Amino acid sequence: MKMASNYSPAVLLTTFLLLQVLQFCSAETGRVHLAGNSPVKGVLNFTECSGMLRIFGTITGLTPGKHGFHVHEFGDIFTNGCDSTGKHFNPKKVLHGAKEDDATRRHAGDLGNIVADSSGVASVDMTDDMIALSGTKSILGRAMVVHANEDDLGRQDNEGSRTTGNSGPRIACGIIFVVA
Ligand SMILES: [Cu+2]
Ligand SMILES: [Zn+2]
Repeated sequence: MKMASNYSPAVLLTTFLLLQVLQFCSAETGRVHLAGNSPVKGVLNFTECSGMLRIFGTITGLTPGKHGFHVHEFGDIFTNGCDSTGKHFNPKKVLHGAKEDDATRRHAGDLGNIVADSSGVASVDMTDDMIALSGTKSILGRAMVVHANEDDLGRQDNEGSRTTGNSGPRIACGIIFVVA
């Protein structure tokens, strides 16, 4: 079978660069190192193309299953660990929800749950358009937080569900910083 070898490296490179431009990828990228009062550790990266923020990386040391995963409003992990990162990032002042909900029904920081396998490892790779690396949606300097429990996505009829998704203690967190 004939492979695509009749495309020269120069043509492939030009095509790649053209696609990057057409996607309007931001030159800025972000990162967060997660740690806390638990064995949970992780590094996540942030890139932004055409208004979509991609979050990708690996988190280890989790209990198997779902864990609430949010951007919290303050990048203060020093005053009182993950507990000083404030509430969920919520510039529109709305109720807690799921990542898939529209802007009037979720906090901008609501990224749902990450899922750890039987070894306690969660591979994260998601995109979202309610958070960004610049402007009013910017999450640079804010905190990423991983919780002990599953986020109920605001679907229960109680105050915890409407504010935090009942995701429980904050087991790891980090300040989202700019890389380039
Ligand atoms: Cu949270
Ligand atoms: Zn929330």
